[in-house]
Amino acid sequence: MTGKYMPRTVILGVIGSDAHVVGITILEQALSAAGFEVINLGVQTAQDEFVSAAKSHDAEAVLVSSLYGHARQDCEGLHDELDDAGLDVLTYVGGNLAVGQSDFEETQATFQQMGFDRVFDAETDPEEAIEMLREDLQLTTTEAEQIRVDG
Ligand code: B12
Repeated sequence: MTGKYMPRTVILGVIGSDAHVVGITILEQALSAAGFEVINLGVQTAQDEFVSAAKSHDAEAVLVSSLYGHARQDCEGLHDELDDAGLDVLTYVGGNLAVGQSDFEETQATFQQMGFDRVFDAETDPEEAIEMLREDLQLTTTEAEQIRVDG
């Protein structure tokens, strides 16, 4: 039944001055294959670009990637900007979030305190993030499958 379900829109990008592009390219492909509408903002994306894209595309999730070790500084204030724009979206962050990142639990706690709903390390399989998204967006398997079929 084509058109029964609307694809869920997610915003994806690498924040700050970070230019590592391979991770989000893989994530975009995996998310698209899983039936999500992906707005990929690419690398070196400013906070306000995430916010305006989330607003204009009526997105349900903002997925932030950071590889070069400055994620905390780059993400500081992002949730305030989302709040100011009146957006109540799911936020995920992933990658090499801290230099060294020897204690991921500590890193995870830091980013959760900053407002992120889920925090992923660089070992994350895209399928894992997709499962979490389905869970957090309360997407049933049937709906996920239907989105895939309808494209
Ligand atoms: C290739 C590479 C580069 C290339 C990037 C080319 C390009 N255009 O993409 C170049 C040479 C340009 C580069 C530059 C730099 N790099 Co570099 N780079 C790498 C390298 C070797 C591989 C990255 C990669 O492509 N991995 C493959 C992809 C598939 O994996 P991924 O990026 O990790 O993404 C996956 C997961 O992390 C996860 N994920 C990522 N984001 C998100 C987000 C969400 C929401 C979720 C759910 C999951 C998720 O899912 C992805 C897909 O599976 C890594 C080391 C490594 N082995 O990871 C260093 C590395 C990331 N770089 C590093 C550094 C320090 C730099 C520089 C600062 C070096 C310098 N002093 O100039 C610069 C930064 C330049 C800049 N402005 O960004 C460090 C970061 C250190 C840290 N965070 O602690 C690393 C870890 C190397 C190291 N061991 O020191 N780099």
